[in-house]
Order: sequence, then C-alpha cells, then structure tokens
Amino acid sequence: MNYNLSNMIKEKNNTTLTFEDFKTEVLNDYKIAVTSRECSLLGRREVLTGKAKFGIFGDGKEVPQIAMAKFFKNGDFRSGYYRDQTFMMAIGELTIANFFAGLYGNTDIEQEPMSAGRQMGGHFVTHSLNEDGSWKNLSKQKNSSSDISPTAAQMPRLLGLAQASKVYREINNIPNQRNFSISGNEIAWGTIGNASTSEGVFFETINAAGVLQVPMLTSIWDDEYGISVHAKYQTTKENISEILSGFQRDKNTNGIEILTVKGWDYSDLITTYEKASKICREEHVPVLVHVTQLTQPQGHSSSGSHERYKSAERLNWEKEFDCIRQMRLWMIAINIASAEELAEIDAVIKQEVLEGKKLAWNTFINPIIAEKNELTSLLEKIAISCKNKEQILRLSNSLKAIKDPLKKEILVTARKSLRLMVNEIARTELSQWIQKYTKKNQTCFSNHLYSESTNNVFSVKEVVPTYSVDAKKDTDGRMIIRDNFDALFAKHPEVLIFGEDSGNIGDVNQGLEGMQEKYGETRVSDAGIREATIIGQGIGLALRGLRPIAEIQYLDYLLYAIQILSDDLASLHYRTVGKQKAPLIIRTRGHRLEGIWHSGSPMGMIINAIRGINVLVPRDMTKAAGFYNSLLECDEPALVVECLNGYRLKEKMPLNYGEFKTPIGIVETIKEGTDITLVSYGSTLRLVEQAAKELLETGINCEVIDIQSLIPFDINHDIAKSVQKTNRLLVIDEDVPGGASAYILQKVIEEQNAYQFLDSKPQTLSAQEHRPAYGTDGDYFSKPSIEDIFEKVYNIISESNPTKYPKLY
Ligand SMILES: Cc1ncc(C[n+]2csc(CCOP(=O)(O)OP(=O)(O)O)c2C)c(N)n1
Ligand SMILES: [Mg+2]
Repeated sequence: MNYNLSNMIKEKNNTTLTFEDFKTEVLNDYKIAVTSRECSLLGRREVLTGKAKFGIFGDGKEVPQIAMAKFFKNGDFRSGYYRDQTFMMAIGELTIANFFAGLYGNTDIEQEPMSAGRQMGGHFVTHSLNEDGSWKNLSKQKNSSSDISPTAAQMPRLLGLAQASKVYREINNIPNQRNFSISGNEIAWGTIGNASTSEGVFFETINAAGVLQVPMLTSIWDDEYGISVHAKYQTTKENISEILSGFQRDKNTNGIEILTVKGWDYSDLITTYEKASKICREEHVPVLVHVTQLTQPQGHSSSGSHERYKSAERLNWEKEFDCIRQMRLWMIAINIASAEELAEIDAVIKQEVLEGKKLAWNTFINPIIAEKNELTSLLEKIAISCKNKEQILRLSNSLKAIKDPLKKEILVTARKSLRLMVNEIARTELSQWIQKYTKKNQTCFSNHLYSESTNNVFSVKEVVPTYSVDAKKDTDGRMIIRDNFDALFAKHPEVLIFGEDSGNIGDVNQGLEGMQEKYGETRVSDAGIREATIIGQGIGLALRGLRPIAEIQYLDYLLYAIQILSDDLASLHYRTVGKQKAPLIIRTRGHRLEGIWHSGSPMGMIINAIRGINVLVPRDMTKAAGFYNSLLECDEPALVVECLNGYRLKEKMPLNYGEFKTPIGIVETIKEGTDITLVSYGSTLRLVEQAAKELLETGINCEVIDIQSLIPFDINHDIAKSVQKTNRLLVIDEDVPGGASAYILQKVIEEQNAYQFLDSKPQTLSAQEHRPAYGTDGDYFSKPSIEDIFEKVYNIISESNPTKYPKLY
C-alpha cells in the first residue's frame, strides 16, 4: 500500500487499491491515535485525582508510532522507551484496560501484562516465555523487550536484538532456530527521545551498529525538549541527524542510513518507514529515522507542567502542529472523512476509553476492597473478647471508611491490631491472617528475581572432572579453558563469544586460541572497545534464543558496563515477572595482577549492583570451565570472574571437557580443620591455602572453604556447619574493607545463624581501602598477604590460648 497522496490517487485509478480500503485503513489508524490520546488525557486526570501515583504518557507522538507499527512484522523486536503506548496499541499488545491497569499498579499479570504493577506505566513488554519459563515461538508474534527508565539504556540491548538477525542469517544449525528467526529477516526497532541521545551509550550503539551492519532501525522522537531542557543544551547544532551525518553510508563505505521526517506528516511518515524498513530488513543496514517537530501536549509527565518552561509561542505552535490535529486536517482535505464524522468518532472513542478505564479500576480495586472487608469482619469478630476492644475497633472503623484502600493500609491496620491483642487467644486467628496476606503479597512484589523454572542454576548437578591415572599438574590453566570452550562450541551451535581481542588472537590470555579459525567469525569475534554495548549485544542476543558469552577484558573495566548490567540485565527477570529471560554469560578476569586497573576485585560493588545475576568466582580454570558447562545447561545470566593470575598456573588436564560441571551455590571445603574456619574465594584462596599450611606447622589447624559462588551463596549453609565445628570464623578477600567480606559475614552470621557457634569475634581480612599499587611490593602492601593471613589467624587463636600462642607484636 502506498500512502503518499499522489501515489494513492494513482493507485486508486489503477484500482490496485480502492479508495474505500485506503479510507478504512486510515480511519483505523486515526482511531488508534485518538484512543491513545484519550488514554493520556484521562491518565493524567487519574493521577491528579489520586487514583494513580504517577503517569508518563505518549501524547504528541501518536502518528509516527502508527506509521512505525505498519512495518513491524512478526519476529521483529522493539527496544524503546516510555512514549510508545500508541505503538503498543497499534501492534495489538496494549488494550485500554491494560493501559490503566499499569497506571494503577495492578499486580495481576493478566490485567497488567507489562510488569504486574512492578514498573510505572509506560514501560512496555511482550511475553517471550510460557508459564514454565520455556520459550514461546517468537517468530510468530510481535515482540518488545522490556523497557527501563534510564535514558538511552534501551540502546545497548537494541544492538544485540538486531545482531541476532545477522547471526541467524549466517548460522543454520541452531536447535529450534525457526522459533526465533526466519532467515534473519527481523528488524530490531529502537525508539529514543531527542534529549536522551546526549547519553554516551547512544553514540556507542550507533557506532557499533555501523561497524556490525545489523538490521537496527532507530527512531528518534524529537520534541526539542528533555523535560525542561531545550535542544540547545542537549545537542550540538540542535540537530541530531545533522551531527550524525558522518555515519551516513555511501556506495563505498559501511555506515548507517539516515532519514528525516516531520512527525505530524502522516503520509510522509508512512513512506519513510516503508523505505527505512525495506533497507534495514533486506540489506541489514542500520537505519536512523529522525522524527522532528513532535509535541508534548501535557508536558513531560504528571509531575510538573510545561507552561513553566515553554514560551507562549512554542505552546501555540505545539497546539497547531499536534500530530493528531494535522492528521485530522489531512483526512478532511483529501475527503477521507468530514469534520463532523471525525468528531463523532472522537466522541465514541472518548466513551470507550472511559469505559475501559472504569473496567480497569474495578478489576483493580474490587479484590482489595474484598480483602479490606475480610479483615474488618475478622477484627470486629475477634475484638469482642479483647481487652483493647475499643482501640481495635477504632482501627478497623478507620480502615472501613477508606473507600479505595491500599493493601498497605489493610496490612498496617492488621499489624497494629495484633499488637493490641498480644496476650489474647484471639491473636492466633489474626496472626495467621497477617502471615497469609503478607506471604501472598510479598510474592507478588518479590518473586522472579532469579529463574524459578526447572532449568534454573539449582537444577545443575555436579559432574566431577575425570583424569587419566597418571595425570599430573602440568597443563597451563589457559589450555583447560581453551579446550573446554572448544568442546562447548562443538556441542552448542547457539553459543557465541565476543569481546575485545577475543577473536583473532583468541583473547589476551589465549583462552580462545584458534577458536575463531575453527568456528568462524560469527561465533568467535573481536568487538570494539565498548563494554556497555558488548553487554548490550549479549542481552539482545540472549533475548532471541542464542547463548552469548560476552567477554569483558578485565574485571576493572566492567564498570563501563555496570549500569547496563544493573539496570537492564539484573532486573530483567524481576521486572517482567519471569516473562522474559536473557541467560547471558559474562566472562571476565580479575583479582590480583598488576597496578590499579588490572588488579581490582570490587566484588562488593558488583554483587550489590547486580542482584538478579549469578556471580561466580572460581579459584582455578578447571572450576571456571566447569561453571561455563553448568551455565549452558540452565536459563539464568551469570558473571564468571576467572583468576587473572591463573592462566599460567599448572592444573591437571581433565578428560571430560564440556561435560564436567561445577555446581552453583555450593561451597567446597578444600582443607578440613578444627580450630578456625577460613572462608575465601578466587586468587586469594591460594594464599589462604599456603597460610593454612604454615599455621599447621605451629599447631593451628584451619578449615579452608572456597565459596566459589557469591550469588547464590552457600545454599546448604555449609559454612555455618563448619563454624559449628571450629567455633571461629575469618573471611578473607581482596576487596575493600566492608566490601564482599561484609556481605559474606551477613550471610554466615545472620542468615546462617553462625553467631551462636562462635567463641571469638568473627573477623574479616581484606585489601587496603585504596586501589592496589603497582608491582610486587605494591601488591604486598595493598592486598592481603600470606603473612597477613597467618598473623590474623594467629592473633585470633592467641586470644584464647595466649600461653601456647604468645603475642607476635
Ligand atoms: C539516566 C537518566 N537520567 C535522567 C533521567 C530523568 N529523565 C527522565 S526522562 C528525561 C528526559 C528525556 O527527554 P527525551 O529523551 O527528549 O524524551 P522525551 O521525554 O522528551 O520524549 C529525563 C532527564 C532518567 N530517566 N535517566
Ligand atoms: Mg524530548
């Protein structure tokens, strides 16, 4: 169908398209746009009257989204932001009732499919997974990755979603491939606000897409503002497509295609998206559509008003160039409908939206009212026999008077009432009611941070490495990693690895030596120096059924990607209530080596930033390889930190590459002892082992435990069992004081209740607060040494037996 006016008439005369067909389609588009607008208008009122807490809407951006949706096909993916409600309505993934359910925060996923109330409205998703966590057929549905609020953070993942099409075009032996792609013909559609293009990850993504030549179609919704800040403070020349023009491809170069279109010009928008999607889908060339002259009729969000920062002239212009108004004028001008007919449509839609809103409200509030009634009836019944009857009834009556109660108000009433009946028999019934109610609702708000499927990390059973009878510790660690990757690439065609120097030279430590030659550039590749988008590639590829391993060259450089890991990957399973998964493996190497930026071990920062991602800290390369083997059997994301100083250390060569599995969440006792439990992980563990040997010579018998897995942490509480035996605990790591060691103490002392077995103060030994200094001496004075460990343990033992172990200093 051609929507350009002159072509339209030509087509009409050629009878390839009847005017009636054309008219029906345009009218349908208009109806979606008006429905969306009415939702925005009514949505804002719901916030102002207190029924909803916050609203951010897509008004002013309706018409371009209708145009974009026309070329969005099954199998395609969107990665966008909070203005895209019209698009979601146009592809049939958001109803009026869903829209309002999101605004109210309905925790029922059936009513609020975007996040079951976890995200504020305007953050969209489609469901990629069945109830049991298995994949749906994504190539038969329209897909949207799950939105997040940080501006431009949708961009890194967009790159990966697009790259997946390229991978599927080049590789044809992946199991269930057709559930994810039909010959790689899918586009990844991005949307971003004009001001958000100021973020670094926007430029990083555009550059990477130009290099990778992937089908990524990015639309910039340009309304000249980012909240109150005008384009002149955001964008050089106030024009993002102009400054990106150096990326424009030409006959002899790679690059991207850049198109510009006015956001209120319905017919030109359709022509533009038709052209853009054709280039992108067929040629796999990234396309950027700069949609200018958009408006924001109600301002940025339900907080604040744009009259405070837009001039009267701008406000008037926005009224005139409101995209729906312009579409209406165009329809009247070409006789698609009269002003009266359109006014009639508007009135009908207004009513429909009102009814949809009412339905959503009733569906949301009625179950809560029923819970309120249940509690007040219970309180009235049990209060009669209570000493504090009056006070309890007062609480109950106050709750009763709340017309639209919150769950919080119900629970507060119940918990306050409980305190008033501590010594009464009636207490039991209320206490049970509270526990049941809390459990149900806590689950609503807290489940699915990690996979709850039968393929989660706990499903992996340990498979020990096997060795030949005469095996000696004579193989470099890096060879074990390499040969294991070799086995994995052969076993899993859906596995691919990429990162800085990972391809041609086979990573900086040669753990991938020869792999590119053997498995090709699609599966083993070099990436630019751009950690955030390396992770974004991984997230997007994993969302489309591949098993990417994204390599971050050194743990210290994970910081460039920590925002995406924390905001996007770590929250993905939680914020989609288990409706999307990205089982990405992040491979990196860390702990001590040389100097400030090659010796960091900021594990406390990492584990606190990325709850939702498993964090594995193997002590050697066999353990690391075993983790990769385990992870590829399950459906969760994980960070694996290999020991930077372990690639040249000798290990025994296993026979069952690709098969042996390190269990996840299970600690390993590597030396049994009776006097104190030493808990550590990673590179530090070797020092702990040595210190334990030296301590044994003085008669102190340490039990040494390798944590192996910081998240999940010691699921069998084996550390507490050890402390029960030794009655003493020292946690050693090379993070800052109060870093990961504080996390470990909290787990062992508080969660595992090990405090009750202690005869001495539980202690930690960590690195200095500053970054590790360069060289062997820098290391010695920055990180815990064998002597530090020895003396710390000695002092703990000396406290209880000073006669045998007199003070050293
Ligand atoms: C990293 C980050 N910084 C700040 C914000 C707060 N914020 C939300 S939207 C927004 C402006 C975005 O403007 P633009 O990209 O032009 O999109 P528009 O809302 O105009 O469509 C800001 C600053 C945020 N969400 N994320
Ligand atoms: Mg803007």
